[in-house]
Amino acid sequence: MRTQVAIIGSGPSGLLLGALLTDAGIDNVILERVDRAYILKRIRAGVLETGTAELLDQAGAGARMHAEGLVHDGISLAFDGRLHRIDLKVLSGKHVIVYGQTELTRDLMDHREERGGKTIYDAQNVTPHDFGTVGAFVTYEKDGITHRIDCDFIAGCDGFHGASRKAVEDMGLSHFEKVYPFGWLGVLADVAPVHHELIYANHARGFALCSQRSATRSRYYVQVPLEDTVEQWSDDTFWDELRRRLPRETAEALKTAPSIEKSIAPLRSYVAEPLRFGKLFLVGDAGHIVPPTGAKGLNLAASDVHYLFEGLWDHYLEKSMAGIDAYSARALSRIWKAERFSWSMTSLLHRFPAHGEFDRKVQEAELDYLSHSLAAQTSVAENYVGLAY
Ligand code: FAS
Ligand code: PHB
Repeated sequence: MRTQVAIIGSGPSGLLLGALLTDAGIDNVILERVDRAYILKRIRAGVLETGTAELLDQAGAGARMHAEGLVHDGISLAFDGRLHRIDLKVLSGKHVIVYGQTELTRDLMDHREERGGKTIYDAQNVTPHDFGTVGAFVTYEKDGITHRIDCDFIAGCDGFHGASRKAVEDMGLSHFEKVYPFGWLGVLADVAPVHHELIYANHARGFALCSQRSATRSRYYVQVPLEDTVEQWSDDTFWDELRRRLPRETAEALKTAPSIEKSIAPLRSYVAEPLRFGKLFLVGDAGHIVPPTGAKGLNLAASDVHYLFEGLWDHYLEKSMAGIDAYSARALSRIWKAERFSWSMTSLLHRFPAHGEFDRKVQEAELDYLSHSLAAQTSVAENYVGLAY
């Protein structure tokens, strides 16, 4: 088989890139390790930046997001026993859309099937080859047969544990990493959200987040020690702990229901540099990870796709390599700003085991400054809604 762009991974990065390429008449194939049902069981991000929403529209897959997504003009920080709202719309001129990554992925998968886009599921041992030369190709195994796909370019959209970054480990790849000494225990429940917007809580017992998926489905998180397991957390234990970390009025308004999903995710900041090796590109989580405190993971995948699609468009339609040559630097410039924001929100809102009294006083001072300074709130707002591409 031959294609112009071989895409490894059918998550948001791979699907969004595939949709844009197909729309531009650029042939592409997605190779995915698991099947559609497995991917759609994953519960991940929930907040879309304006840029991500616009890309989904550009790809022709934004209709359900606009119909069912929730437009949020603000977020609240909870500390000192009350909510402190940050007016995203007034301060940045933009809003965010609350729409689950699972639904965005479903929309892109459906869109791809409608457009006849080719996705090979259950592709094992996907391996990029000869991407430093003109003859790049990818191999994979399926039904006991090893297949080969010759291509012009390979987009490594296979996430943090994928094959793409591994394939370039020994080619001068630099790693920048920070691992946080805690995780997030997340619960999804079919119950009305406690508040009309998201609440990020800083509490002596630890961080908590009140998020949502719709008017009848909520997503909540509490910071937990890294050694905790999901089995240690019954629903009742979770709801009690969440209430204890919220302002009294909010806690009293909290409605609970049996969890339909419960999981613990570790937090890390990670960036690989560069993101291009000849004909192979690292895209989305394959190239970087952010702690979810800034709601940037999925949105950074979208901006990577934007830059790479522009480069591939230049190559195929304008006969120029300028966009491809610029991909890594352009993507990394925005990635590092989102890494900084995600790190700063994580540092501001969590309890760090190694922190002493001085660190906690600095956190309190920063929260106090943020609650009184429009300049500080504007900085949070413009980063939260997403910096320009
Ligand atoms: P993904 O990991 O989503 O997709 C990669 C795809 O490649 C997967 O389908 C995988 O099966 C496939 N793949 C992997 N290896 C392969 C191989 N060798 N061959 C073929 N296919 C392969 N972000 C937020 O903004 N907010 C959040 O709350 C949030 N919560 C998260 C919770 C968890 C547990 C995780 C892991 C991430 C979370 N994220 C969150 C970040 C997440 O949303 C990512 O940023 C987003 O999924 C990135 O999309 P992709 O780059 O497409 O990678
Ligand atoms: C979510 O809804 O899963 C979510 C929202 C905002 C975040 C992190 C997670 O910052």
